[in-house]
Amino acid sequence: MSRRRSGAQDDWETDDIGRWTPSSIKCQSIGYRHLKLQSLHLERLTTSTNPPSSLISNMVLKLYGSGNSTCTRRVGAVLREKKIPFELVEVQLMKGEHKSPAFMEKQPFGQIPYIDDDGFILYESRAICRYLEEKYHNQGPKLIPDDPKAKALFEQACSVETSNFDSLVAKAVAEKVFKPYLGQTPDQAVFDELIKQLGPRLDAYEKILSKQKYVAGDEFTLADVFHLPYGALLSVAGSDILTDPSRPNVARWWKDITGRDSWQAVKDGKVESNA
Ligand SMILES: N[C@@H](CCC(=O)N[C@@H](CS)C(=O)NCC(=O)O)C(=O)O
Repeated sequence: MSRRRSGAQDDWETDDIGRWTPSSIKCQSIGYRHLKLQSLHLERLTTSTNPPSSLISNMVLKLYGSGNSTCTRRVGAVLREKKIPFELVEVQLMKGEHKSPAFMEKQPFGQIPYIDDDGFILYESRAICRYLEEKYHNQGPKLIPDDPKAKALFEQACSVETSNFDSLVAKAVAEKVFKPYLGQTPDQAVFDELIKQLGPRLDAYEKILSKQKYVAGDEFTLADVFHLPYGALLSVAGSDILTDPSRPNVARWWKDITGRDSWQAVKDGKVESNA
């Protein structure tokens, strides 16, 4: 559904994924005025898919989450990579705010984060990151490749992250970091078993990363970002498996992606806009 606003010299409306477009571009009956406006606006469109500055102030994206949350940090890192203006609306997990009826109206699973992009509600941190990349594709680094084969390899890497990395690492972090935080007793044997299972998976990463710089190819993508929040808590949990010198390419990759400004900014819980 498209939205309309007036701004600058013309009416603007949104396309299928919410990019702002001058209405004249969409006009079916093209008169002389529209042709003139088209040529004026096309130049602006090819250089930017963002709305004119006169429209930005009242539509700042809201990120409902918490700096303490891994998944909020994942989205925060992407917002900073792309330099997208946003406001963090702090949701207090300890007070159970994420289970309130008002919150669950927006996020029916009662989890953070979700975004409100001028009325468009979206949850699931990886889906949010993909949406932000698509919407601001021409702003900042390209985090999803355009070429069909490169994109397929990107999808492969995203799937690997979910099935072979997150499935073990999130549980290991929950055992040793979240349980004590919630006043529960961690089980070291459970943690050790998860790290043991992670070893052979990282051997496969080592093979992949000995041939390419990042998990989806030679460019940094969302597939790399997706590893960051839980991977970074492994050292807090007591495992240095990601920097183990026996897997030099995994260690090199991990040092590279954790060293990026976007991650350094959010990693300790300060999820703020840099735009
Ligand atoms: N798959 C979801 C997971 C969201 C999630 O587990 N959020 C945690 C914080 S990082 C949460 O809200 N936990 C509270 C709960 O599940 O009750 C995503 O990627 O956004």
